[in-house]
Amino acid sequence: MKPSQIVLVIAISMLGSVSYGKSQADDIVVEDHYIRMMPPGSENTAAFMKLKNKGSKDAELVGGESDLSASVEVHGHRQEGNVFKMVQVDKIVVPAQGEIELKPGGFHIMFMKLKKDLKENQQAKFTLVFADKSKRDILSQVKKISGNGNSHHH
Ligand SMILES: [Cu+2]
Repeated sequence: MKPSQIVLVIAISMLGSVSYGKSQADDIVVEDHYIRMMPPGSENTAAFMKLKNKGSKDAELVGGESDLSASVEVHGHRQEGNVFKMVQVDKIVVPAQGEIELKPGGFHIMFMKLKKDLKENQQAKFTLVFADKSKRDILSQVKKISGNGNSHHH
């Protein structure tokens, strides 16, 4: 074997081990993410996005991390009578080969107890945490949402 062939063999075997140890975060594609602009003095805000799972197993989004707020929670909505109330959920399942949209009135990432006001168009970072402890950093942007909050535009 020539030295160049040995290098090639090592490179291929390393690629193999990378895909073998694939994490949930590696399978997830994050699109159209943004953080909701809130009036000054607001205690909490939320982030929305599309999550696509390119993997062959379900991925479970179980939490988040950020310097923006004291804590980050995964939230959904639950109907109580005629009202939908937001509630903390254990996880958001992103089905294998499927996608899920986090949007106003539905699932979202919740920033609890903001440390300071966010400005419109400000860049802000947060991290998604999955059930296997894998993480995905997102550099997002603060955007105004028009109307009653149950719809948004790009
Ligand atoms: Cu919430």
